[in-house]
Amino acid sequence: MFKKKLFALGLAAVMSVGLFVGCGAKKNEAKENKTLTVYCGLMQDHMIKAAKEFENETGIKVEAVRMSSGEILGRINAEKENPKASVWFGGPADGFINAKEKGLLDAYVSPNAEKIPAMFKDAEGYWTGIYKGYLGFVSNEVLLKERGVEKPQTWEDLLKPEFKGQVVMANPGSSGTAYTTLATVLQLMGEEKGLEYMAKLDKQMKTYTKSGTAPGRMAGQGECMVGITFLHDAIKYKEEGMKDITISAPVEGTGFEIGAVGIIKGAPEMEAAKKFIDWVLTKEAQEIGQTVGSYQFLTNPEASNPEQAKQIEDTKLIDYNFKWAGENRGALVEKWNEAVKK
Ligand code: S7P
Repeated sequence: MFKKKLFALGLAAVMSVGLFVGCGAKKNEAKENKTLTVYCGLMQDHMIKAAKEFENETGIKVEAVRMSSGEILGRINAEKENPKASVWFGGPADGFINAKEKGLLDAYVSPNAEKIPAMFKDAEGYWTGIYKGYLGFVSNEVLLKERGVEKPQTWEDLLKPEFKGQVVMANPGSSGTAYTTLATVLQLMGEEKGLEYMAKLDKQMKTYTKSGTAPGRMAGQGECMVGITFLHDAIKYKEEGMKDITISAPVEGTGFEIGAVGIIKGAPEMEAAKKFIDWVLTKEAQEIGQTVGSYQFLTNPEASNPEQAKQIEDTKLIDYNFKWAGENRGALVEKWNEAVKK
């Protein structure tokens, strides 16, 4: 069985992004008023629709580049002396907390953040939550039947012999989703036992993907039996035609993301960046996702959650420690790398 591990921090350095302009005071001034460069952790279709709506509202053109969380972190760190983008839009808050620790974000308390409950935002305004997503298992019903096994209901179930070579998750170094998985397991089982578990799980893996949205798609296409991913993404894939998808969540509890937005330190388009933050916190902007199949729960209490998310609203969640997960990201990814090397 072909098994490929993507050790992703290195990847971030070689990712190519769109074209950036900007030298000379006049050009910068024009750029500040008219364009906004965004590094985006969301699904591409969500990102494009949000960019278009923001442009319609403000006249500011958004140049958005989709990357996974670890890639964005690597990218903004590499560019810290000369930032090319102004906003980080979407992806689990753990990455933003890590970026705040490293001095890679600027604080901005938007007047619209007042409505967002305290648990969904950084008190100093370094990041603000825009949605909430639950981690879980996405299985392929046909393959489960073929092998005569039930869909996984616990983390331990993934270690069953029937799932050997049939599990896919992303690499926690590149992916915010996979880092949420790692931090969830370590919080549930304790660091030592959790890393032992991840080493055992490694023996079940078919592959590690770069992006956290890929494992659900692979399960839906019958390329593996189980993907570990955010459940709202699986709902989208099923709705888009991957009818063999069946979802479950570990009964002992699962982790979740607070999808966030924040301003990159030294943002070249600061005024536009602030306008964008103000805008994404509004009810109208938060409700855009569900029009393109992004079914996360929303943080603005005035916004309506997608109907499609009802099927997962009773998922048992752990008391996920975002501060611990964010601040220890580098060390835990390294420990995971060591654990799965053996
Ligand atoms: O937009 C869908 C979504 O699941 O994508 C993000 C997810 O973590 C994928 O990024 P990674 O490749 O970094 O894992 C989530 O924030 C979001 O809910």
